[in-house]
Amino acid sequence: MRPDLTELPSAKSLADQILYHLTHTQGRGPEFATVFDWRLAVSYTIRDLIVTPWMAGHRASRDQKLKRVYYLSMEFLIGRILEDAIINLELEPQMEEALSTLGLDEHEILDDEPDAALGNGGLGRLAACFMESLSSLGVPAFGYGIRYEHGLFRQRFEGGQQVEAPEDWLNQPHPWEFVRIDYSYTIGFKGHVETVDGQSTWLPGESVIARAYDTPVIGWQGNWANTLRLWGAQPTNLFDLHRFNAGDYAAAAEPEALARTLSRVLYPDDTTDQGKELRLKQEYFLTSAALQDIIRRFVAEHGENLAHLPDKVAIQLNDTHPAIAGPELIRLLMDEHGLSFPEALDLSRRTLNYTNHTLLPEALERWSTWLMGQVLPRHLQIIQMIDDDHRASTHRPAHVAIVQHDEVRMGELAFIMAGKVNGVSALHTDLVRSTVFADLHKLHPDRIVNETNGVTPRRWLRLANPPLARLLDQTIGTGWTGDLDQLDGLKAHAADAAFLEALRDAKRQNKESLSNGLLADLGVKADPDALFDVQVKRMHEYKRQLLNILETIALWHRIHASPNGDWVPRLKIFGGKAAPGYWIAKTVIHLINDVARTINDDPVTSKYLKIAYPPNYNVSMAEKLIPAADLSEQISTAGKEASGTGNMKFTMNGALTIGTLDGANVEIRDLVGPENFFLFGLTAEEAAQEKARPGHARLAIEKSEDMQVALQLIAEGRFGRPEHYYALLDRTWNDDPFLVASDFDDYFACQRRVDAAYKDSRDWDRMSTLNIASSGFFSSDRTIRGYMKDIWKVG
Ligand code: 26V
Repeated sequence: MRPDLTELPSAKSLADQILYHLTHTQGRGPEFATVFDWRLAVSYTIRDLIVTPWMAGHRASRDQKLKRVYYLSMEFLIGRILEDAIINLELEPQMEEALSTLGLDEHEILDDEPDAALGNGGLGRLAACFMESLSSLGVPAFGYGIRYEHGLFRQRFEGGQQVEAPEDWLNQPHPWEFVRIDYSYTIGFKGHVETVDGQSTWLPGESVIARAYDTPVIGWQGNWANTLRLWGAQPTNLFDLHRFNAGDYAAAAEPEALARTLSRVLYPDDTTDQGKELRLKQEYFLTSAALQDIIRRFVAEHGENLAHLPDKVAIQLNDTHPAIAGPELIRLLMDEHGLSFPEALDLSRRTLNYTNHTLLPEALERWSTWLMGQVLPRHLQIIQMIDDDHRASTHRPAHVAIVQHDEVRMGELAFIMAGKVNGVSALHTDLVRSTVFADLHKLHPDRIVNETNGVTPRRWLRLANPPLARLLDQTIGTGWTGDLDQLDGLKAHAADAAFLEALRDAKRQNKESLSNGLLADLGVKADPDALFDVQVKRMHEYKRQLLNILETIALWHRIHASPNGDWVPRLKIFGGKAAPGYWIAKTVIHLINDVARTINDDPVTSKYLKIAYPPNYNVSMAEKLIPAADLSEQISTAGKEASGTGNMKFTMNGALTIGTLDGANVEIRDLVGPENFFLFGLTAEEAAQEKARPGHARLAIEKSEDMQVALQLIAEGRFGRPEHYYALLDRTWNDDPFLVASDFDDYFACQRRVDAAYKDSRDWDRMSTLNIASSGFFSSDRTIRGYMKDIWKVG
């Protein structure tokens, strides 16, 4: 009855535990159980096995007084938990057997789990990979986030257009979390500040309770588990009994409704700072709850002397979203623990660090001083003090300031309050130094460091790609899962015909399963021998899905012109959501769907060209698409994609990349070798110059017949009502801020080189092997080791 990981449970004991939980936790007999009941029983069985190392890790950290890492993030894009946990516990064979003896279909059970979609894209998924790597490396750590009742919206298409529906993963019991009613903190908002004899006290006008919900995150081989602690908002008093008794039920429930709104939804807009009071409140809610929890734990373990805080606590701010941590930590240390401002400032700076994930000006957070003063009056005062201190201590130029033009700049605040600031790829870090933070970098030349992103090979290889994982196990042994550099051993097999054959076979299996899914779900009939060309990521102008679909149209037109040509069959796969208010991104979605409808039904071209755009791209869909890809599209305007992490997942899974010199593509190309990477496009420097050239778009289009044709076909209405696209066409001709036109011909030509390379399947497989073999660097284990050494000083 009491599972212990010192010995892996047998299939028999797993089956017994599943039946036990079905009966005693779910309260159902096997004859009445639904797939959901079984999934919960299986989840509880696995959860039991995680609790032992989880508690042992907590005890060890506390008893040995270890330094802990705290990762504060508004987003954790976890995906499904059950299969990942089974894999990390190395229980797949036993579980498979257990489920089959119970007469259950394993896939059906695993697929029943909703994704935990508490994030928008790259930034949130990175946080999830980091949590897994921290546990795999046995680093004592907590992730702190918000327990959104509704994760990222669900996407469907109506008439080719995106329609959003709320996501409701918590509508059903969530078996992975433990609610901790004893770890609750009061979070204040608004009100005013009273100062008596130099001692300031904030008297908030509103408050809510932050309640902790803990999810264990098990590491590879089940030796260590850390905690993802998500905060849910609760009202300070449940309802107004007087109003209730007077029959005014709606008014009576107001305080509850107000509080719950705080953790109700994830903001779906990752481009624009919407300036919403609720967003600021969410950010403060997460940050204050986390810092109160961190200080409570520190005091419990190390006593009241907070001078040692930086020796025991390293806090990482995932972008500026929790950047209010600077002033909040100072407030707690000063106003609640009696430290002086200089002491509090110094300790905070030695504890906090900040990761920048974007250079796009519209994504850099700014709050009006008016709103900040309304919602967080004490924090606005402290921000002023931080700014004054920085001005006095650095003799900085006048235009460098946290507060400027009645706005609080969260990037500057985060930078000034951080011990270390990091970018997420080599190129991006250079650009952080030379652009957004150039002035601050001059003042603090040692502060900015690079930590190139990574992804966990457990989820993105072992879980997502069983055929390839099996082949790797047979070829180089199983050690790669915990030490991805061992993939280098594949280089010795790049000329081995039997290995290349097996690699092709593994990819083929993934392509067949995907084709079956696409046929069933979308009615798109895909030929598994076609080149699977995949672009999956958030829909953004700078990511240039438009470039991809225009190239598709031009290619279609060329195939039409010579239908008996030697064309390489291609399936273009798109996946991704647009922020609900982002019209350009939404127009591009509409265009892709319109083009797909026309092209897929074209009897002349359909054996050469098809488009599939499955709706509602999420982590689980990525796990199916990426292993089936031959070609990975990483085609952002150079200088705009901070890193990318999808690009790494594709490389690891043997896709070749067509891409620009942007983000981590630069490092991917260096590692796999330029001859095994399809490079096109302007460099970041050239792109900046091109943008400054008046009329760059029109000049480029006038030179490109293929692009003219593509734009013309849209304008003529070949794919649907042209008026849907007039604004997009106008923008492309006259503005084209992301240089689709300037890069078009080079991209088109590069795609034809891809075609040529794909025809030589043996050589393609060799290149694919070298891509996989060189991808060890992109394990998030390597990234975490970098943070440990350069930033957190742990381990
Ligand atoms: C901004 C906002 C503004 C307010 C509403 C909600 C929201 C959510 C997210 C953001 C910023 C998103 C920045 C981001 O996701 N950056 C991506 O980070 C990845 C991990 O480092 C990186 O691989 C991608 O290149 C980068 O675009």
